[in-house]
Amino acid sequence: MQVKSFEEYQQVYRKSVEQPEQFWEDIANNFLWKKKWDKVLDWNFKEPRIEWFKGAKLNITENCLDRHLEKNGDTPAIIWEPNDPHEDHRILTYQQLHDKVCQFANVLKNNGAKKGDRICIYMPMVPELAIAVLACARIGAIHSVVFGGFSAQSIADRIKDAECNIVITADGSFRGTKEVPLKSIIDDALVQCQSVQKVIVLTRSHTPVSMIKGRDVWWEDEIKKVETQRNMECPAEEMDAEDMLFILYTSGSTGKPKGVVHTCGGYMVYTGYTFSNAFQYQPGEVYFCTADIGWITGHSYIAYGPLTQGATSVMFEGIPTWPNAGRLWDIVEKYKVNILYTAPTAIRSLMSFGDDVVKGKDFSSLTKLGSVGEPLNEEAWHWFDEKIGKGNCPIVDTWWQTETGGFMISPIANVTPLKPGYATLPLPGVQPLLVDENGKEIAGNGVSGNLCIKFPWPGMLRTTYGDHERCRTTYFATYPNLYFTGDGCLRDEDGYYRITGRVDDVLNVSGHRIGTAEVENAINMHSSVVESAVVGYPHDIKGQGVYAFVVCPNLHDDSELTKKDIMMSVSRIIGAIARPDKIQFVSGLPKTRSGKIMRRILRKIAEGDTANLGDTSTLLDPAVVEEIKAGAL
Ligand code: 6R9
Repeated sequence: MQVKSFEEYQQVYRKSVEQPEQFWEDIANNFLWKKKWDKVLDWNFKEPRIEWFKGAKLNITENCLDRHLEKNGDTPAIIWEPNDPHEDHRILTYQQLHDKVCQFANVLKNNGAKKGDRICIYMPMVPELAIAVLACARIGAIHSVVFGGFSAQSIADRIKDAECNIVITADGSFRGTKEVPLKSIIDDALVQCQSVQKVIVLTRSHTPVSMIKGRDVWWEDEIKKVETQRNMECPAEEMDAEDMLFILYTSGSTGKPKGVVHTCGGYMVYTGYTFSNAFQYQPGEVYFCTADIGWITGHSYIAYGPLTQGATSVMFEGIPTWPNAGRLWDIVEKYKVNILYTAPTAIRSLMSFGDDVVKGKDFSSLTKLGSVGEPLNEEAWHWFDEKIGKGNCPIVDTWWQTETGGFMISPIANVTPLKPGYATLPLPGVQPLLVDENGKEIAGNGVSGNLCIKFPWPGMLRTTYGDHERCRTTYFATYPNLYFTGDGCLRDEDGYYRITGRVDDVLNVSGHRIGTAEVENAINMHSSVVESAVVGYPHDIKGQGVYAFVVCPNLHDDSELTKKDIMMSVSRIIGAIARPDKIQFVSGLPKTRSGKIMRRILRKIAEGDTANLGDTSTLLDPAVVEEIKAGAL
């Protein structure tokens, strides 16, 4: 599945465009199927309807686990590094991971889980999180992992939307010096959720928790029950290639987060293929992805992709800056990591601590580096290259999205010539296209526009859970017959792609996608707020910061306290990741005569670029803008 030279890449790429079905069929033949497909692809972007490998039968966990046992049963699948560097690490071989997944799959069955059920997972970054995910897939239940930083309200919204009947959680989690009471947050969420019958609770932090009779059970007790049955086997449920594998919620420009749906066959082929090819993974290499399984990066490139390839993955529970800003480098040294895949925000944050934290660390094991989540700016690119890669490691800057399932535009390590700041070229099977506002293709090189994809790829989303129309309008209706990414993009003279950021009302804060509408809704729930508008502004470390303009007419003296109250509200309603960095109280928002907020102007003010506000002739009340400019933070 790996191309070995740039010439070969160009050949393979051409084939993947001219004969996409033949191309993907050849790739799919590298995986284990219980029955092969009747048809490789059936599609239209109008409805949309996308079906890959229709009629094929498989279970992704047989590809992640069983398939490796005979030859590589003793190969480490997961090396787990705890939050506290003094706590023991854990290693799970493929055989051990297989056995634990089967055991827990039996626990799920004992607790009433069946194929097609939706199961919410809200857990710390411990091996049991990967085990829970794979156990769901083993029995054909659809997992919906919710990142451990989301609030009770956000969890409740997600559980209700998917009508989950089981929740898997832990007593609490450790992140740096913080302890998050996961079970208690789940208890708050479940007050609103009638569909949940069972909560399975892993012991991690030994925080006291309240266990509800008949509903809550301990992970460890349930394992004991199946151990006494000596049950380390659990037959893998036979799944159709187009059966749902998981739902993952992500923010968009409007309304509540939507449940992006991925299916078994195409997602497996796509994540396995892209992992193997882009990182040129070789057996025996140690791979470390610093993401959380709560995000798509963790799903595709900690769990599924690497496991289908029999890779050894480091899984880290903590944060890069605790106990100090050398933590990631210590982990690289400790496990002799060969491939390090991280995010620009982490790189910039560690960069800001100066060279002392990298001095004396042993990076000699590293051969390949990767980045994901937001544009990797040139300064960070060079620092990563020089200080970490010692000028010897290709930087694989992977552009992709929750919706795309896997890498789309990305260098292939040691194959694609690199350019700092560029995601470079589309991987085989990916057909990007730039369009102008009217959807007209912008052909040629040295151009920029909105990034679309014109042909399906196996890892793409199939629907948004429970609301197919929303999937159509969000991704396939802006430009007919194209998948619209929401990103702006430049294609330079060499045909290289550089992603310039979102062109919709989605912020990217430390690599986390946050809808401005969601934050506004949360702010507006505060009792003294009349209305608000949220925009992004450039932030040295986070990439973007959250800037909120808030109308609060009856503000008393203590405006600082009100700011804190508003921040607290956002944390409670969404989660701390969406908390505004700046709040400016204003007497009104700049609006058009038809009542639309002119975000373009607010964005400029937030960026500090007030000299050139562009056309303000449609403003209802220009005086408001002067006031906002004067009070800008
Ligand atoms: C995988 C992931 C998707 C959005 C995407 C884009 C931004 C991701 C990027 C990048 C520039 C990269 N993005 N990778 N921008 N260069 N290498 O992050 O998924 O959380 O859904 O975010 O992130 O704006 O549209 P997700």
